[in-house]
Amino acid sequence: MQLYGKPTSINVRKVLWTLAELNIEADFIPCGSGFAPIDTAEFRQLNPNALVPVLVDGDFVLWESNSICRYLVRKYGHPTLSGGDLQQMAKVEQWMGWQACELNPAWRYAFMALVRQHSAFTDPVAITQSTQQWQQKLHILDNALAQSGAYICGADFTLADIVLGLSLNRWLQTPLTDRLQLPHLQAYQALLAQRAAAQRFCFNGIA
Ligand SMILES: N[C@@H](CCC(=O)N[C@@H](CS)C(=O)NCC(=O)O)C(=O)O
Repeated sequence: MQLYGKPTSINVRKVLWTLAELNIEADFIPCGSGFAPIDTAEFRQLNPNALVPVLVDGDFVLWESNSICRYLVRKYGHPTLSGGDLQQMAKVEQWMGWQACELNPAWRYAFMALVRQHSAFTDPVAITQSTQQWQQKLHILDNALAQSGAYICGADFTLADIVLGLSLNRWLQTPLTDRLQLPHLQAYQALLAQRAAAQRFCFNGIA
């Protein structure tokens, strides 16, 4: 298998972390901004969106990070990573969908401004709005962790913790002036940081 991507990408790191939890190796092909170009006709044959990650498994090509993680777990098998029973699987899917569709759009402006320092993201009002929306979403996560007690779906570590752990790391690494105190997120970070794969691909100093 080959994994196309850049080690700084939160979406690529989801896949790298999943591979590590499964003890599976893939050839890593560095590409994306700062690495080999992906806005090329050749790369668009792999992913017409010109985005990473992309997994190539023989003749099979797959993009979208969450789909790649689920594919890997189903292909190699794991009793709990994608959820044990029907309802737990649904909860894992729920949090993965929430991270992609609700949480990610909230942080984008603030992150691009404060971490990437991108010239197109300099409006202070938009930075404040994005920060507030981001932290409102994290408040939801903090409350959910208060209920779940350990990992987001209960006693077992799942794919949902991989995508949420990377999101949590992004928030912690972003220099916010008005960071909310969210105690359950702090405990969650400490729990996830016990995993060797989390140290390599999540809490590794990269936002
Ligand atoms: N929904 C996609 C988003 C992928 C995405 O936005 N990838 C970014 C990196 S995080 C990218 O490829 N950016 C273009 C580049 O780096 O050149 C997924 O989850 O895989």
